[in-house]
Amino acid sequence: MKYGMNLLLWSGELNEDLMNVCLSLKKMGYDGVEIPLFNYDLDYAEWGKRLDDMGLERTAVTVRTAEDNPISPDASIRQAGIEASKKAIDCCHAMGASHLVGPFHSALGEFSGAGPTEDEWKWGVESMKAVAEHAGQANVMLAIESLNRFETYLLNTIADAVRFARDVNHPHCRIMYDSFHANIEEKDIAEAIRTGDNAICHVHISANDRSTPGTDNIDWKANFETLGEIGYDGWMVVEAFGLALPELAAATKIWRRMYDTEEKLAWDALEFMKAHAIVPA
Ligand code: LER
Ligand code: MN
Repeated sequence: MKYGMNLLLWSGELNEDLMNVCLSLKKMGYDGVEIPLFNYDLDYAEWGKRLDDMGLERTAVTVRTAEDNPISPDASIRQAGIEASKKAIDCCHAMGASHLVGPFHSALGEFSGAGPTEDEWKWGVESMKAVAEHAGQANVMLAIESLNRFETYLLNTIADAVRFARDVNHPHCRIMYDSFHANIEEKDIAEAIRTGDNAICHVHISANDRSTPGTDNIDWKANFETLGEIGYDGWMVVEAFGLALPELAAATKIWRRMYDTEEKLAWDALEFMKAHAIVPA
């Protein structure tokens, strides 16, 4: 198992201050960090070197918006979505990130008022095929994330994500599991993880209130036991959100303080994961 911490708890963009955070995460025992990938114009090769020097591996998370929505009825907007995700892959390649994860299948927080149409599904799959082709060339693994109904309507469950990845049908397009979204959408956590099975190539360990995993009401026993049962042995990345940045707090709907400090959350979360994750023999 590899343990990671998502830097979104501190910032939406890599910067010098985050390097001190990374150093302290390395000292705690984290194997890597998840890089927020919203600005594609940074010198990611340079940031990758800085993380190499610290001995931290990395994955990256990105999203799509209304301007580059891969399921838009407007072909030029769909094309912008493909180009943007390809750029994100190039950033991953430059910084040596093994996985690009997140809900980049469709625009985050955009709704039509109904479930996905056949056309939207087809556009999503077609767009992702082009993105996966690029990911294959860059040797970056895509981990498609299903989100709860308040954030997206294309993929809400692990079964949705599995069907989507199957339709994309590319070895570099797999899915990820997030305990927070599953807790809202899945009828049965164990069954959801079994449905994902070996399509799951990434995991977000996230509390039901997005604070410290293990201090919350997620059914962690079912989560860790079933991930163990399917033989999951990839990244477990803590995804938590706080009040550190006003824009991020607004985007993630965090209105109250739910932990002492970001560092303590990271420390407690790592201890919790290491105590409960079942590492395959
Ligand atoms: C969003 O709710 C989420 O879970 C992240 O992994 C991607 O923004
Ligand atoms: Mn997530």
